[in-house]
Amino acid sequence: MEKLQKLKDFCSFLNMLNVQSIRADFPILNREIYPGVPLVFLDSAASTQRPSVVLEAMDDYYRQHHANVHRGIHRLSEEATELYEGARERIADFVNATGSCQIIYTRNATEGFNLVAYSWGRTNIEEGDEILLTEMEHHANLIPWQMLAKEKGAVLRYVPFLEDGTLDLSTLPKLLTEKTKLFSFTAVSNVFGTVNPVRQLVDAAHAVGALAMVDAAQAVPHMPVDVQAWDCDFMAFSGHKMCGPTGIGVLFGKRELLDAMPPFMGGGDMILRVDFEGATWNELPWKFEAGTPSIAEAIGLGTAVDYLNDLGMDEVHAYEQFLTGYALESLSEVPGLRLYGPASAGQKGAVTSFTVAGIHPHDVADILDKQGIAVRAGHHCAMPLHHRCGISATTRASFYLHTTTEEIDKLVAGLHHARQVFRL
Ligand code: C6P
Repeated sequence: MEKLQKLKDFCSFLNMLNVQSIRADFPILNREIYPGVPLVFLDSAASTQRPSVVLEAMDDYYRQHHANVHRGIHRLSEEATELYEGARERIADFVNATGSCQIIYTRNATEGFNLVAYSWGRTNIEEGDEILLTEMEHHANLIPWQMLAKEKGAVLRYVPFLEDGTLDLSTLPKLLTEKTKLFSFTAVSNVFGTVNPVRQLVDAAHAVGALAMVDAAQAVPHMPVDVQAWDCDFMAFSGHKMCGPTGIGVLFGKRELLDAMPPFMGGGDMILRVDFEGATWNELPWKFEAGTPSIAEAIGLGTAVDYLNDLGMDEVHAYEQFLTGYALESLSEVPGLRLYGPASAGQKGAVTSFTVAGIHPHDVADILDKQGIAVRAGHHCAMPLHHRCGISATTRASFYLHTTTEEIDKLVAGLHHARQVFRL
Protein backbone atom coordinates (compact mmCIF):
# COMPACT_ATOMS: atom_id res chain seq x y z
CA MET A 1 0.00 0.00 0.00
CA GLU A 2 2.87 2.33 0.87
CA LYS A 3 4.29 1.72 -2.58
CA LEU A 4 0.96 2.64 -4.17
CA GLN A 5 0.74 5.86 -2.17
CA LYS A 6 4.24 6.78 -3.38
CA LEU A 7 3.13 6.16 -6.94
CA LYS A 8 0.04 8.35 -6.39
CA ASP A 9 2.21 11.16 -5.02
CA PHE A 10 4.44 10.82 -8.06
CA CYS A 11 1.29 11.14 -10.15
CA SER A 12 0.31 14.45 -8.59
CA PHE A 13 3.87 15.62 -9.25
CA LEU A 14 3.50 14.37 -12.81
CA ASN A 15 0.18 16.02 -13.23
CA MET A 16 1.61 18.39 -15.77
CA LEU A 17 -1.04 16.73 -17.96
CA ASN A 18 -3.78 18.05 -15.68
CA VAL A 19 -6.00 15.02 -16.04
CA GLN A 20 -9.06 16.62 -14.46
CA SER A 21 -9.07 19.38 -17.06
CA ILE A 22 -8.49 16.81 -19.82
CA ARG A 23 -11.50 14.84 -18.58
CA ALA A 24 -13.67 17.93 -18.99
CA ASP A 25 -12.78 17.84 -22.71
CA PHE A 26 -14.53 14.47 -23.15
CA PRO A 27 -18.33 14.86 -22.80
CA ILE A 28 -18.94 11.09 -22.71
CA LEU A 29 -16.93 10.75 -19.49
CA ASN A 30 -19.79 12.49 -17.64
CA ARG A 31 -22.19 9.69 -18.53
CA GLU A 32 -23.87 7.43 -16.05
CA ILE A 33 -23.77 4.10 -17.80
CA TYR A 34 -26.51 2.66 -15.56
CA PRO A 35 -28.63 4.81 -13.21
CA GLY A 36 -26.26 6.15 -10.54
CA VAL A 37 -23.25 4.28 -12.03
CA PRO A 38 -20.63 6.55 -13.66
CA LEU A 39 -18.72 5.35 -16.69
CA VAL A 40 -15.17 4.10 -16.12
CA PHE A 41 -13.87 3.75 -19.65
CA LEU A 42 -10.93 1.35 -19.78
CA ASP A 43 -11.26 0.25 -23.42
CA SER A 44 -9.24 2.88 -25.29
CA ALA A 45 -7.13 0.25 -27.08
CA ALA A 46 -10.28 -0.80 -28.95
CA SER A 47 -11.31 2.78 -29.70
CA THR A 48 -10.78 6.02 -27.82
CA GLN A 49 -13.38 8.63 -26.98
CA ARG A 50 -13.40 12.03 -28.67
CA PRO A 51 -12.81 15.45 -27.10
CA SER A 52 -15.30 18.23 -27.83
CA VAL A 53 -12.87 20.03 -30.16
CA VAL A 54 -12.94 17.06 -32.56
CA LEU A 55 -16.75 16.85 -32.48
CA GLU A 56 -16.99 20.62 -32.99
CA ALA A 57 -14.54 20.63 -35.92
CA MET A 58 -16.62 18.01 -37.73
CA ASP A 59 -19.89 19.76 -36.87
CA ASP A 60 -18.51 23.10 -38.09
CA TYR A 61 -17.33 21.48 -41.31
CA TYR A 62 -20.79 20.08 -42.06
CA ARG A 63 -22.60 23.26 -41.02
CA GLN A 64 -20.29 25.79 -42.72
CA HIS A 65 -17.93 24.29 -45.26
CA HIS A 66 -19.20 21.03 -46.74
CA ALA A 67 -18.74 20.37 -50.45
CA ASN A 68 -16.89 17.70 -52.38
CA VAL A 69 -13.10 18.09 -52.40
CA HIS A 70 -10.77 18.53 -55.41
CA ARG A 71 -13.70 18.87 -57.77
CA GLY A 72 -15.36 22.23 -57.55
CA ILE A 73 -14.13 25.65 -58.49
CA HIS A 74 -16.68 27.21 -56.17
CA ARG A 75 -15.70 28.70 -52.82
CA LEU A 76 -17.20 25.96 -50.63
CA SER A 77 -15.34 23.22 -52.47
CA GLU A 78 -12.13 25.20 -52.10
CA GLU A 79 -12.75 25.60 -48.37
CA ALA A 80 -13.47 21.88 -47.96
CA THR A 81 -10.32 21.02 -49.93
CA GLU A 82 -8.20 23.37 -47.82
CA LEU A 83 -9.50 21.81 -44.61
CA TYR A 84 -9.06 18.25 -45.91
CA GLU A 85 -5.52 18.82 -47.23
CA GLY A 86 -4.56 21.01 -44.25
CA ALA A 87 -5.34 18.07 -41.96
CA ARG A 88 -3.05 15.87 -44.07
CA GLU A 89 -0.18 18.35 -43.63
CA ARG A 90 -0.60 18.32 -39.84
CA ILE A 91 -0.81 14.51 -39.72
CA ALA A 92 2.40 14.34 -41.81
CA ASP A 93 4.16 16.65 -39.31
CA PHE A 94 2.80 14.60 -36.40
CA VAL A 95 4.68 11.48 -37.54
CA ASN A 96 7.54 13.49 -39.08
CA ALA A 97 6.93 12.39 -42.69
CA THR A 98 9.00 14.39 -45.15
CA GLY A 99 5.92 15.38 -47.14
CA SER A 100 2.14 15.13 -47.01
CA CYS A 101 2.21 13.10 -50.26
CA GLN A 102 3.43 10.20 -48.07
CA ILE A 103 0.20 10.28 -46.06
CA ILE A 104 -2.54 8.21 -47.74
CA TYR A 105 -5.94 8.48 -46.14
CA THR A 106 -7.51 5.05 -45.59
CA ARG A 107 -10.57 3.92 -43.63
CA ASN A 108 -8.43 2.47 -40.83
CA ALA A 109 -5.17 0.64 -40.13
CA THR A 110 -6.64 -2.56 -41.57
CA GLU A 111 -7.11 -0.91 -44.95
CA GLY A 112 -3.47 0.23 -44.88
CA PHE A 113 -2.26 -3.38 -44.66
CA ASN A 114 -4.67 -4.50 -47.36
CA LEU A 115 -3.55 -1.66 -49.62
CA VAL A 116 0.12 -2.64 -49.32
CA ALA A 117 -0.62 -6.38 -49.66
CA TYR A 118 -2.75 -5.76 -52.72
CA SER A 119 -0.74 -3.09 -54.48
CA TRP A 120 2.90 -3.66 -53.47
CA GLY A 121 2.45 -7.36 -52.65
CA ARG A 122 0.81 -8.45 -55.90
CA THR A 123 3.50 -6.67 -57.89
CA ASN A 124 6.55 -7.73 -55.89
CA ILE A 125 5.87 -11.07 -54.20
CA GLU A 126 6.57 -14.27 -56.11
CA GLU A 127 6.39 -17.99 -55.42
CA GLY A 128 8.84 -19.02 -52.69
CA ASP A 129 9.33 -15.48 -51.38
CA GLU A 130 9.03 -15.08 -47.63
CA ILE A 131 7.08 -12.57 -45.53
CA LEU A 132 8.11 -12.32 -41.90
CA LEU A 133 5.53 -11.45 -39.21
CA THR A 134 5.53 -11.96 -35.45
CA GLU A 135 3.40 -14.21 -33.29
CA MET A 136 1.88 -11.18 -31.56
CA GLU A 137 0.22 -9.62 -34.60
CA HIS A 138 -3.33 -8.34 -34.78
CA HIS A 139 -5.37 -10.05 -37.52
CA ALA A 140 -5.09 -6.81 -39.56
CA ASN A 141 -1.37 -7.52 -39.98
CA LEU A 142 -1.89 -11.21 -40.59
CA ILE A 143 -4.85 -11.99 -42.84
CA PRO A 144 -3.86 -9.71 -45.77
CA TRP A 145 -0.45 -11.49 -45.90
CA GLN A 146 -2.05 -14.92 -45.56
CA MET A 147 -4.31 -14.09 -48.52
CA LEU A 148 -1.34 -12.80 -50.54
CA ALA A 149 0.84 -15.81 -49.65
CA LYS A 150 -1.90 -18.21 -50.69
CA GLU A 151 -2.40 -16.47 -54.01
CA LYS A 152 1.32 -16.19 -54.82
CA GLY A 153 2.69 -19.36 -53.26
CA ALA A 154 4.75 -17.29 -50.81
CA VAL A 155 5.77 -18.46 -47.33
CA LEU A 156 4.89 -16.79 -44.02
CA ARG A 157 7.28 -16.98 -41.10
CA TYR A 158 6.79 -15.74 -37.55
CA VAL A 159 9.13 -14.32 -34.91
CA PRO A 160 8.14 -16.12 -31.68
CA PHE A 161 7.61 -14.38 -28.37
CA LEU A 162 9.08 -15.35 -25.02
CA GLU A 163 7.30 -16.08 -21.75
CA ASP A 164 7.44 -12.39 -20.77
CA GLY A 165 5.65 -11.28 -23.96
CA THR A 166 8.73 -9.81 -25.65
CA LEU A 167 9.94 -10.95 -29.06
CA ASP A 168 12.63 -13.61 -29.19
CA LEU A 169 15.12 -11.51 -31.11
CA SER A 170 17.69 -14.32 -31.09
CA THR A 171 15.63 -15.99 -33.84
CA LEU A 172 16.00 -13.06 -36.26
CA PRO A 173 19.23 -14.16 -37.97
CA LYS A 174 17.58 -17.46 -38.92
CA LEU A 175 14.24 -15.98 -39.92
CA LEU A 176 15.47 -13.02 -41.96
CA THR A 177 17.18 -14.31 -45.09
CA GLU A 178 17.69 -13.23 -48.69
CA LYS A 179 14.28 -14.86 -49.36
CA THR A 180 12.53 -12.37 -47.05
CA LYS A 181 10.83 -9.61 -49.03
CA LEU A 182 8.93 -7.94 -46.19
CA PHE A 183 9.03 -7.86 -42.40
CA SER A 184 5.74 -6.51 -41.04
CA PHE A 185 5.38 -6.18 -37.27
CA THR A 186 3.58 -4.25 -34.59
CA ALA A 187 5.25 -1.40 -32.71
CA VAL A 188 3.06 -2.07 -29.66
CA SER A 189 1.09 -5.27 -29.04
CA ASN A 190 -2.62 -4.71 -28.47
CA VAL A 191 -2.71 -7.68 -26.04
CA PHE A 192 0.65 -7.76 -24.21
CA GLY A 193 1.31 -4.05 -24.55
CA THR A 194 4.90 -4.99 -25.52
CA VAL A 195 6.78 -2.05 -27.03
CA ASN A 196 8.95 -3.56 -29.75
CA PRO A 197 12.38 -2.16 -30.75
CA VAL A 198 11.15 -0.77 -34.06
CA ARG A 199 14.38 0.71 -35.40
CA GLN A 200 16.33 -2.45 -34.61
CA LEU A 201 13.75 -4.59 -36.44
CA VAL A 202 13.64 -2.23 -39.42
CA ASP A 203 17.45 -2.31 -39.66
CA ALA A 204 17.45 -6.12 -39.48
CA ALA A 205 14.95 -6.25 -42.38
CA HIS A 206 16.92 -3.78 -44.46
CA ALA A 207 20.15 -5.71 -43.83
CA VAL A 208 18.77 -8.63 -45.89
CA GLY A 209 17.19 -6.34 -48.50
CA ALA A 210 13.63 -6.70 -47.19
CA LEU A 211 11.14 -3.88 -46.66
CA ALA A 212 9.75 -3.11 -43.20
CA MET A 213 6.13 -2.25 -42.43
CA VAL A 214 5.11 -1.09 -38.96
CA ASP A 215 1.70 -1.55 -37.38
CA ALA A 216 1.50 1.68 -35.40
CA ALA A 217 -2.19 1.43 -34.42
CA GLN A 218 -1.27 1.22 -30.72
CA ALA A 219 1.80 3.46 -30.97
CA VAL A 220 0.88 6.71 -32.75
CA PRO A 221 -1.90 7.52 -30.21
CA HIS A 222 0.36 7.01 -27.20
CA MET A 223 3.95 8.08 -27.87
CA PRO A 224 5.94 10.34 -30.16
CA VAL A 225 6.39 8.54 -33.49
CA ASP A 226 8.97 9.60 -36.06
CA VAL A 227 8.92 7.67 -39.34
CA GLN A 228 12.32 9.08 -40.31
CA ALA A 229 13.91 7.92 -37.06
CA TRP A 230 12.28 4.51 -37.53
CA ASP A 231 13.25 4.43 -41.22
CA CYS A 232 10.22 2.20 -41.91
CA ASP A 233 9.03 1.74 -45.48
CA PHE A 234 5.31 1.60 -44.64
CA MET A 235 3.33 2.31 -41.50
CA ALA A 236 -0.41 2.07 -40.80
CA PHE A 237 -2.59 3.52 -38.03
CA SER A 238 -6.22 4.41 -37.26
CA GLY A 239 -7.82 7.75 -36.37
CA HIS A 240 -10.36 6.31 -33.94
CA LYS A 241 -7.65 5.12 -31.55
CA MET A 242 -6.20 8.62 -31.15
CA CYS A 243 -9.19 10.83 -30.27
CA GLY A 244 -10.23 11.05 -33.93
CA PRO A 245 -13.32 9.76 -35.72
CA THR A 246 -13.99 6.27 -37.05
CA GLY A 247 -13.76 5.80 -40.82
CA ILE A 248 -10.35 7.44 -41.22
CA GLY A 249 -6.86 5.97 -40.97
CA VAL A 250 -3.45 6.55 -42.47
CA LEU A 251 -0.99 4.62 -44.54
CA PHE A 252 2.47 6.19 -44.55
CA GLY A 253 4.86 5.04 -47.27
CA LYS A 254 8.25 6.07 -48.60
CA ARG A 255 7.69 8.14 -51.69
CA GLU A 256 9.70 6.06 -54.17
CA LEU A 257 7.80 2.92 -53.11
CA LEU A 258 4.37 4.56 -53.32
CA ASP A 259 5.27 6.09 -56.68
CA ALA A 260 6.13 2.67 -58.10
CA MET A 261 2.98 0.96 -56.79
CA PRO A 262 -0.19 0.54 -58.87
CA PRO A 263 -3.48 1.94 -57.48
CA PHE A 264 -5.46 -0.09 -54.97
CA MET A 265 -8.93 0.91 -56.17
CA GLY A 266 -10.12 2.60 -59.34
CA GLY A 267 -12.60 5.43 -59.73
CA GLY A 268 -12.87 9.19 -59.44
CA ASP A 269 -10.05 11.38 -58.09
CA MET A 270 -7.28 8.78 -58.54
CA ILE A 271 -6.82 9.50 -62.28
CA LEU A 272 -5.24 12.23 -64.41
CA ARG A 273 -6.71 11.31 -67.82
CA VAL A 274 -9.24 8.70 -68.87
CA ASP A 275 -10.40 7.53 -72.29
CA PHE A 276 -12.35 4.44 -73.32
CA GLU A 277 -9.17 2.43 -73.59
CA GLY A 278 -7.47 3.28 -70.30
CA ALA A 279 -6.29 5.88 -67.82
CA THR A 280 -3.24 7.48 -66.27
CA TRP A 281 -2.92 7.78 -62.53
CA ASN A 282 -3.05 10.86 -60.37
CA GLU A 283 -0.06 11.99 -58.31
CA LEU A 284 0.55 10.94 -54.74
CA PRO A 285 -1.29 10.73 -52.45
CA TRP A 286 -4.50 10.88 -54.50
CA LYS A 287 -3.54 7.87 -56.67
CA PHE A 288 -4.60 5.76 -53.70
CA GLU A 289 -7.76 7.68 -52.78
CA ALA A 290 -10.48 6.63 -55.21
CA GLY A 291 -13.94 8.15 -54.89
CA THR A 292 -15.30 10.81 -52.56
CA PRO A 293 -13.20 10.45 -49.40
CA SER A 294 -14.11 10.70 -45.70
CA ILE A 295 -13.77 14.49 -45.65
CA ALA A 296 -15.25 15.32 -42.24
CA GLU A 297 -13.35 12.40 -40.71
CA ALA A 298 -10.01 13.59 -42.11
CA ILE A 299 -10.71 17.06 -40.73
CA GLY A 300 -11.64 15.50 -37.38
CA LEU A 301 -8.39 13.55 -37.34
CA GLY A 302 -6.44 16.74 -38.09
CA THR A 303 -8.08 18.33 -35.04
CA ALA A 304 -7.31 15.25 -32.93
CA VAL A 305 -3.66 15.65 -33.91
CA ASP A 306 -3.77 19.33 -32.85
CA TYR A 307 -5.32 18.28 -29.55
CA LEU A 308 -2.61 15.68 -28.88
CA ASN A 309 0.12 18.11 -29.96
CA ASP A 310 -1.21 20.73 -27.53
CA LEU A 311 -0.95 18.21 -24.70
CA GLY A 312 2.47 17.03 -25.90
CA MET A 313 3.12 13.43 -26.88
CA ASP A 314 6.07 13.15 -24.48
CA GLU A 315 3.74 14.14 -21.65
CA VAL A 316 1.01 11.75 -22.81
CA HIS A 317 3.53 8.93 -22.94
CA ALA A 318 5.03 9.76 -19.53
CA TYR A 319 1.58 9.86 -17.94
CA GLU A 320 0.54 6.56 -19.51
CA GLN A 321 3.78 4.94 -18.33
CA PHE A 322 2.93 6.09 -14.84
CA LEU A 323 -0.64 4.71 -15.15
CA THR A 324 0.62 1.37 -16.45
CA GLY A 325 3.08 1.05 -13.57
CA TYR A 326 0.30 1.88 -11.13
CA ALA A 327 -2.04 -0.67 -12.75
CA LEU A 328 0.58 -3.45 -12.75
CA GLU A 329 1.27 -2.84 -9.08
CA SER A 330 -2.45 -2.65 -8.13
CA LEU A 331 -3.54 -5.65 -10.19
CA SER A 332 -0.85 -7.82 -8.63
CA GLU A 333 -2.85 -7.61 -5.38
CA VAL A 334 -5.79 -9.53 -6.86
CA PRO A 335 -5.53 -13.24 -5.93
CA GLY A 336 -5.50 -15.59 -8.92
CA LEU A 337 -4.86 -12.80 -11.41
CA ARG A 338 -2.35 -13.62 -14.14
CA LEU A 339 -0.97 -10.80 -16.23
CA TYR A 340 0.15 -11.38 -19.81
CA GLY A 341 3.00 -9.44 -21.35
CA PRO A 342 5.91 -7.50 -19.84
CA ALA A 343 5.70 -6.96 -16.10
CA SER A 344 7.30 -3.52 -16.09
CA ALA A 345 5.83 -0.29 -17.42
CA GLY A 346 9.06 0.65 -19.21
CA GLN A 347 8.56 -2.15 -21.75
CA LYS A 348 4.80 -1.85 -22.00
CA GLY A 349 2.15 0.41 -23.53
CA ALA A 350 -1.03 1.34 -21.65
CA VAL A 351 -2.57 -2.11 -22.08
CA THR A 352 -3.02 -4.81 -19.42
CA SER A 353 -4.47 -8.19 -20.40
CA PHE A 354 -5.12 -10.75 -17.70
CA THR A 355 -7.05 -13.80 -16.58
CA VAL A 356 -8.55 -14.41 -13.15
CA ALA A 357 -8.37 -18.05 -12.05
CA GLY A 358 -11.81 -19.64 -11.86
CA ILE A 359 -13.67 -16.96 -13.85
CA HIS A 360 -14.08 -16.81 -17.63
CA PRO A 361 -12.73 -13.52 -19.09
CA HIS A 362 -16.19 -12.72 -20.49
CA ASP A 363 -17.75 -13.14 -17.03
CA VAL A 364 -15.08 -10.85 -15.56
CA ALA A 365 -15.94 -8.20 -18.16
CA ASP A 366 -19.65 -8.68 -17.58
CA ILE A 367 -19.37 -8.21 -13.80
CA LEU A 368 -17.15 -5.15 -14.30
CA ASP A 369 -19.66 -3.71 -16.75
CA LYS A 370 -22.40 -3.81 -14.12
CA GLN A 371 -20.13 -1.54 -12.06
CA GLY A 372 -19.78 0.86 -14.99
CA ILE A 373 -16.29 -0.36 -15.93
CA ALA A 374 -15.84 -0.89 -19.67
CA VAL A 375 -13.10 -3.39 -20.54
CA ARG A 376 -12.69 -5.76 -23.48
CA ALA A 377 -12.78 -9.56 -23.21
CA GLY A 378 -12.00 -12.16 -25.88
CA HIS A 379 -9.13 -12.73 -28.27
CA HIS A 380 -8.76 -9.02 -29.17
CA CYS A 381 -8.35 -9.96 -32.84
CA ALA A 382 -5.13 -11.80 -31.97
CA MET A 383 -6.23 -15.44 -31.91
CA PRO A 384 -2.83 -16.98 -32.75
CA LEU A 385 -1.24 -15.09 -29.83
CA HIS A 386 -3.84 -16.49 -27.44
CA HIS A 387 -3.43 -20.02 -28.82
CA ARG A 388 0.33 -19.74 -28.27
CA CYS A 389 -0.39 -18.81 -24.63
CA GLY A 390 -2.67 -21.86 -24.38
CA ILE A 391 -5.79 -19.80 -23.71
CA SER A 392 -8.73 -18.68 -25.79
CA ALA A 393 -9.37 -15.29 -24.19
CA THR A 394 -8.17 -12.62 -21.78
CA THR A 395 -9.78 -9.61 -20.15
CA ARG A 396 -8.08 -6.36 -21.17
CA ALA A 397 -8.06 -2.97 -19.46
CA SER A 398 -6.48 -0.20 -21.48
CA PHE A 399 -5.78 3.39 -20.50
CA TYR A 400 -5.50 6.78 -22.11
CA LEU A 401 -4.73 10.37 -21.25
CA HIS A 402 -7.99 10.85 -19.32
CA THR A 403 -7.66 7.71 -17.16
CA THR A 404 -7.18 8.33 -13.42
CA THR A 405 -5.65 6.22 -10.66
CA GLU A 406 -9.10 6.24 -9.00
CA GLU A 407 -10.47 4.45 -12.07
CA ILE A 408 -7.75 1.81 -11.78
CA ASP A 409 -8.66 1.44 -8.09
CA LYS A 410 -12.27 0.84 -9.19
CA LEU A 411 -11.07 -1.83 -11.61
CA VAL A 412 -9.21 -3.60 -8.82
CA ALA A 413 -12.22 -3.34 -6.48
CA GLY A 414 -14.40 -4.65 -9.31
CA LEU A 415 -12.14 -7.68 -9.71
CA HIS A 416 -12.30 -8.42 -5.97
CA HIS A 417 -16.08 -8.20 -6.29
CA ALA A 418 -16.05 -10.62 -9.26
CA ARG A 419 -14.15 -13.15 -7.11
CA GLN A 420 -16.76 -12.78 -4.37
CA VAL A 421 -19.58 -13.36 -6.86
CA PHE A 422 -17.85 -16.59 -7.87
CA ARG A 423 -17.23 -17.43 -4.19
CA LEU A 424 -13.46 -17.60 -4.74
N1 C6P B 1 -7.30 -3.26 -32.34
C1 C6P B 1 -8.38 -3.77 -30.26
O1 C6P B 1 -9.35 -3.81 -29.50
P1 C6P B 1 -8.61 -1.02 -37.13
O2 C6P B 1 -9.66 -1.99 -36.70
O3 C6P B 1 -8.27 -1.17 -38.58
O4 C6P B 1 -8.89 0.38 -36.72
O5 C6P B 1 -7.27 -1.40 -36.33
C2 C6P B 1 -6.72 -2.67 -36.49
C3 C6P B 1 -5.60 -2.88 -35.55
C4 C6P B 1 -4.33 -3.11 -36.06
N2 C6P B 1 -3.28 -3.28 -35.25
C5 C6P B 1 -3.39 -3.25 -33.91
C6 C6P B 1 -2.16 -3.42 -33.07
C7 C6P B 1 -4.64 -3.02 -33.34
O6 C6P B 1 -4.75 -2.96 -32.01
C8 C6P B 1 -5.78 -2.85 -34.17
C9 C6P B 1 -7.14 -2.67 -33.58
C10 C6P B 1 -8.52 -3.06 -31.57
O7 C6P B 1 -7.29 -4.24 -29.95
C11 C6P B 1 -9.78 -3.43 -32.28
S1 C6P B 1 -9.79 -5.09 -32.84
